[in-house]
Amino acid sequence: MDRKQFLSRSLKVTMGTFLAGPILAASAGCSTPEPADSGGAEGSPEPMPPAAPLVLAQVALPYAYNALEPSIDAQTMEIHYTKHHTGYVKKANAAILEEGINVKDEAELVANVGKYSTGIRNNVGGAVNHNLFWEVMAPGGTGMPDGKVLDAINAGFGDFEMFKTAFTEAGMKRFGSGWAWLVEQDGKLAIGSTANQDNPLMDVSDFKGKPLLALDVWEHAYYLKYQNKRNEYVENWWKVVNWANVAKRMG
Ligand code: MN3
Repeated sequence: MDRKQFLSRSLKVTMGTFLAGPILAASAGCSTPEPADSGGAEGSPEPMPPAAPLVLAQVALPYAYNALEPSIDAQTMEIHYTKHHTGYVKKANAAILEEGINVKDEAELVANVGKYSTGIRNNVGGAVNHNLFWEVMAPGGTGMPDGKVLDAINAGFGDFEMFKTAFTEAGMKRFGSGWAWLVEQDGKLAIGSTANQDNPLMDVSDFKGKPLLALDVWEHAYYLKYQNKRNEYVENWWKVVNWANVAKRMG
């Protein structure tokens, strides 16, 4: 279980305990095995307690706000994490409650996001995309990919430079706000982009696959330092990619 899953489950357990508390307390007398004087409702099953609503968690930032400098400045990181990302997580959780969404986990929600409101699509996407984004970066980066990641990149795109060019292009050509992605599709790697906060695991996404690497190309990710120069942001972002994390995500 990775950190995100752990946090997510911990929160779910906490929330579940909180919500289920009064129900469990109220039915505690009936939960002992076969009480002799159980007067009422013989044979009728206990009502099922309502499932605890899913609570999405914001991963802890795995480094300090200034740790990715000079590629990404501390002020951008802090605003991005504490305002933008926190906002998506809060709004997603509020909308899950408001819309009475009953799913077993985050993966089920993401895979069926088209059944729900645009607010769910955008905020759940914002929550999960940034959780991934922070983890695929590391202070100073981890150098060149190697092992199975490099093998798959060479097989899919020719060599690392060709891969880098194609991924950079995906980020540069995304008009307006969105994300560039490296994904796994049927055991092969593919590069693409999505608009807004769509994620390749969403049913509504026009680019699909299991995300391995993501680049946020919303202006909020770079505008303070780079203004309109998205190309410079992307060029410097390569220096902080965490290839060890990408390798962990490969199946
Ligand atoms: Mn962002």
